[in-house]
Amino acid sequence: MKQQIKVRSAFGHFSRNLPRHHPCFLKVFSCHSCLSRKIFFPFPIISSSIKQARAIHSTKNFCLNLLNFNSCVSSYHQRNMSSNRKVSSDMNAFQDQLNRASKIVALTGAGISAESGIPTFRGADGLWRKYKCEELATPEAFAKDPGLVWQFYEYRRQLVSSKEPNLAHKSLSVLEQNFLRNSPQRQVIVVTQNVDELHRRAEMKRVLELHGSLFKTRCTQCKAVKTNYNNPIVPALDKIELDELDRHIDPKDLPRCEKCTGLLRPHVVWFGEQLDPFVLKQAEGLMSVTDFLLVIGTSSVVYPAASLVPQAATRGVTVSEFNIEQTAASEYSKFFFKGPCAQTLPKALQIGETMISHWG
Ligand code: BJW
Ligand code: ZN
Repeated sequence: MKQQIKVRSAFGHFSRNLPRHHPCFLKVFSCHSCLSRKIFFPFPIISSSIKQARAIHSTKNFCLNLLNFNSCVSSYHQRNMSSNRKVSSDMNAFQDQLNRASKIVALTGAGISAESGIPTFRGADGLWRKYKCEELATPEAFAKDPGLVWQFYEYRRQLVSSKEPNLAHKSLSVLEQNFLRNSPQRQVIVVTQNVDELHRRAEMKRVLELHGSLFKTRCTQCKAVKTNYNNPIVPALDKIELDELDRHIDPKDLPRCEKCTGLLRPHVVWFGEQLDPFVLKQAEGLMSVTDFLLVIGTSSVVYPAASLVPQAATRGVTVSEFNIEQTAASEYSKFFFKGPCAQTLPKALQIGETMISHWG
């Protein structure tokens, strides 16, 4: 669906038809020309000065139509983004609003699993500090060296299998259970970027996985998707060490399709790949109906997941963030609870450890 956008720029006013969730679309930066914070097309305005913009500029997924378009979008001002907007960490005020909400969405990222012992992508313990994501989580990397990419994924499958959901995962499940039992008109749904399945293992029922799962494979030939919890997935990938992902593996010993013998790949979304359109549509649908958005443990830099927060925020939805540090989503947040989310989230949701142990 295309949407007409009114654009204000140093060169005058324009109207432009763009797909509503074009990847170049919802990005908030300080305007290079007028210095106010607006939603921008990310180039070329900001490429010279903002670190994040440089990262964006260097990706190949930008819109060629917009390359010479020095502009900012005026029709998408955040309603609650005035310069004197205060971010609160008032637990009572948060709980008051939570208690009045009926369609709660929790958008989660790697930080929610950090206290389970699973490294994040970009943090100090970031998994990709040693291995560049462009080297390992791209279709090009897999085409070049499927054995290397499979070692990386098998290492992570084995790591995740040895870890347990933490109090943050569990408190969301307890909230869901409480609603099902006591207030069935209220719902909580997790939209996760994580591929570790820890929300499901915490017995959360409503989970939307944006980036797939480490425990699913997809055939590169017949495209069949299969759940696979084998450990190791094939004998050639047994006992992988992260320090030495250089085992030579004959391609015939890599995971193969039972039906057509085609090479299997992890059923995850790599850079440059589209998210499952059905899944993305569901996530966007949730953003258009939620009345309370929790943003937990994500840096909010990876698109299109990162555009979900502004989609909800521009409707005036209360955004509450749980993170150990400020992120790209923080400027949308009404509430910010700083700290490890396995501590802050159960407290905010008023889910005590006894409730968690009784339930699970
Ligand atoms: C704690 C904590 C504690 C720690 N408690 N908190 C628009 C503009 C610019 C670029 C693009 C754009 N649209 C698309 C792009 C390109 C690209 C992209 O976004 N690049 C950016 C990096 C700039 N996106 C894509 O390529 C996407 N595809 C796409 O859009 O296709 C459409 C298209 C295709 C072709 C042409 C045109 C359009 C696909 C993105 C797929 C991302 N895949 C990965 C890998 C998945 C598989 C795997 O796991 O191996 O998904 S990348 C990686 O990042 C992974 C994560 O799900 C994702 C998000 O990371 P997350 O979860 O936020 O983790 P971190 O580490 O970044 O943050 C952790 C946070 O936790 C931090 O904030 C900590 O502070 C916090 N924390 N401990 C609370 N205890
Ligand atoms: Zn097949």
